Amino acid sequence: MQRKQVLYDGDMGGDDLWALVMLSSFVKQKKIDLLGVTTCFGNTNVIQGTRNVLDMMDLVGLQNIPVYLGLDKPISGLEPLLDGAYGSNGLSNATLPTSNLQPQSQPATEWMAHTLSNTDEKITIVCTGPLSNIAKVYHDHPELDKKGHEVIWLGGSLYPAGKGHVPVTLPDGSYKRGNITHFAEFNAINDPVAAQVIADLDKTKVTIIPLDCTHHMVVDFRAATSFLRLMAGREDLATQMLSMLDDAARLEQENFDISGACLHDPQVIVYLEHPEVFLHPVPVKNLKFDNNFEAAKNFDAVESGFDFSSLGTHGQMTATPVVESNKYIVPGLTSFTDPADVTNDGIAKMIDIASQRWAYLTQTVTN
Ligand SMILES: [Ca+2]
Repeated sequence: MQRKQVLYDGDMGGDDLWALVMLSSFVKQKKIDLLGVTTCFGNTNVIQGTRNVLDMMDLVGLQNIPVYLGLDKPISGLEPLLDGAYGSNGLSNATLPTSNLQPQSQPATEWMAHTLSNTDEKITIVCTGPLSNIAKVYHDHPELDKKGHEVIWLGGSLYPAGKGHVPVTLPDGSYKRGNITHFAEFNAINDPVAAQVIADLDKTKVTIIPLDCTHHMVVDFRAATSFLRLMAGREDLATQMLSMLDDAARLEQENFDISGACLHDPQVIVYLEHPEVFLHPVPVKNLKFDNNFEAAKNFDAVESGFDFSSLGTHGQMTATPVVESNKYIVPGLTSFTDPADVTNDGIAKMIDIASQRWAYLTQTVTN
């Protein structure tokens, strides 16, 4: 079977780097051809995010994969919206050895446009940050919509769970669905205009993995202990990976009463190779991302004390289920009775976590 051709785009905070480590496993197993990595603003600024991913790629043996510097702000021109989920540098309490690797000189969007245009292969574009880079490329090169590439994005939210998977209900009777505001998820709220560009693509298959999946994949104490055991021989890396999640774990506790850090971004990588871990994707139409440009223009997260409520429904995702579409939303995770169901390659393992919570964690990151 032909290997998947993958282009990985992310904002390169802690869980993006988890995604990268898992991707490195599939690259080494020769299941995936990783064509290149592109960076974007998001969890941290794009320069720091690029440094983060280069340092991690050196650690996990991806030195030969080119990295391209992406956009430093949303395509609307607004300033990025930071929430501190992975600390100011995107790494929380982790410290990675500084590598000598450097990004390529060509800007990410130029390289993406060239790569997506000049191929007869179908490329899977995996995005774990704001969709700004990809939206700019498809906006500037509308003919790409006919090329048959596919976008899989970690973003948006419909119905995320609170404590014990009971939705957090708001005073007006609606429920909390986002992790930044009541309405919006981080990647969506950072560039809803970009998300809408991708949502409006006519032919390209777009699959969205929202918080509805990721709030059920939690690294709690038990998962962290299992992970350390599985990473025997690479304890230094494992410890750094867990340290990356410290700030996120604190926020999950405050905002959702979840004990542990939700693993958002790695789920896209899991989905690439193990879609059976997820509920069947639901075809949707009328895929919309609210854009409250005026509120967002006047907003300063630090000045407001990280109170995002004035943004209203900015970044909120809505959609209507249909029978057939080229847009899909993955509504959640399946539950397994036997973790061995997905332990067929000896590299990555599904770990059973209490109360039907699951973490899919990298076992081996070979030198
Ligand atoms: Ca991310």
